[in-house]
Amino acid sequence: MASKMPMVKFYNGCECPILGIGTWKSKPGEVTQAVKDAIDIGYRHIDCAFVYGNEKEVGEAITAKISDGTVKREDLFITSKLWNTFHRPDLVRGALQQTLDNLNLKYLDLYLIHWPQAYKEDGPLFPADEAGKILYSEVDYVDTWKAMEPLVGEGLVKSIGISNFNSKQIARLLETATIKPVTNQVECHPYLNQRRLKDFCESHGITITAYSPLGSPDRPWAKPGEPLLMEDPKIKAVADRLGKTPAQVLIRYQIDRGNIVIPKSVTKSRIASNFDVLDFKLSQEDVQLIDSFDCNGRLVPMTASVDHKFHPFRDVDF
Ligand code: NAP
Ligand code: SBI
Repeated sequence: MASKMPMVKFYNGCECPILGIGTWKSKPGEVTQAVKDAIDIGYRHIDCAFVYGNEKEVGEAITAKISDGTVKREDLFITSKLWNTFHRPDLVRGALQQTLDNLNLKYLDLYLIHWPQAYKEDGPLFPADEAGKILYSEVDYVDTWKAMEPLVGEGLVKSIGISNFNSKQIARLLETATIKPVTNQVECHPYLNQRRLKDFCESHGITITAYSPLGSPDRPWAKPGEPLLMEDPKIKAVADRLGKTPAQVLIRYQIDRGNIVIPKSVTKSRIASNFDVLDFKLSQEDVQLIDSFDCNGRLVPMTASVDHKFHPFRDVDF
């Protein structure tokens, strides 16, 4: 199927479909079908991570859709992420190899440092003391990045990037990087539109990938009664006026700002409607209107490691 999906071109020449499907919280028992459905619908970009615990099941879908001839490997853009317990430079290649084995792939299109903060190595993914406090590692993300760089030349990844890095951390990374990150994957939606971080990243040729673009209503720490972005009357008003769903407006908001966007769904009808966003565009006035809903409304604050020396959302404006 020929898709008119816009592509974002990275500074290194690689191209990424602007819309992909997220897989955090997609249960192993449902994600294989969801990713198969997504590929049948036309998605060519899948956002994965080792910590999601479902890479093997995502890989089964990818393998099935390549085997049945729906797509070729080179048609797909597959991202995964290095988890916090594997930041020590000597652990990086093995962590990537584990992800490649899980996904049954020879290479990734994009490998990200998932968070700037490192956790204690050689144990659980969320190492904690008896009181439940996360145990940290001293490893510096600058040294982790140095171990990411050779993966490109070795052909194991086409591009490398970062996730959840603030502007100061990016500036510090760039002081010693020989390969720049192609993207910074961060929470981004109307309540946290990341205007300043986006401007900063783009001034260095780094794209923004918007995660939780629909407001992550299934985030595990959501409390009953908390406002739901997709039910915001101001978003609904725009959607009603345009004859679209709130989710379509939220996805289009990112595309029209030039951000890569990765909404998650395991529901076939939603996977389809979230993809059906190429026949309309938000006016500049509507983008500006939605920009004005910004309220520092962070939904993924990673409070479990808030006192880590490299926690990204403390002590900095953006
Ligand atoms: P999200 O995409 O904002 O929201 C997902 C939720 O919205 C699910 O409950 C989904 O339900 C529901 N949904 C999807 N489409 C819908 C529609 N059209 N109408 C109504 N409900 C709809 O949240 P997210 O999963 O937090 O973020 C997206 C992806 O970004 C993640 O899956 C992950 O790949 C990535 N991410 C990365 C990081 C990071 O640290 N780098 C952090 C967070 C997220 P169903 O699935 O039940 O349909
Ligand atoms: C997990 F698998 C477990 C917890 C958790 O909390 C923060 C948000 C996050 C993450 O680090 N990346 C995600 O996509 N979700 C996550 C993932």
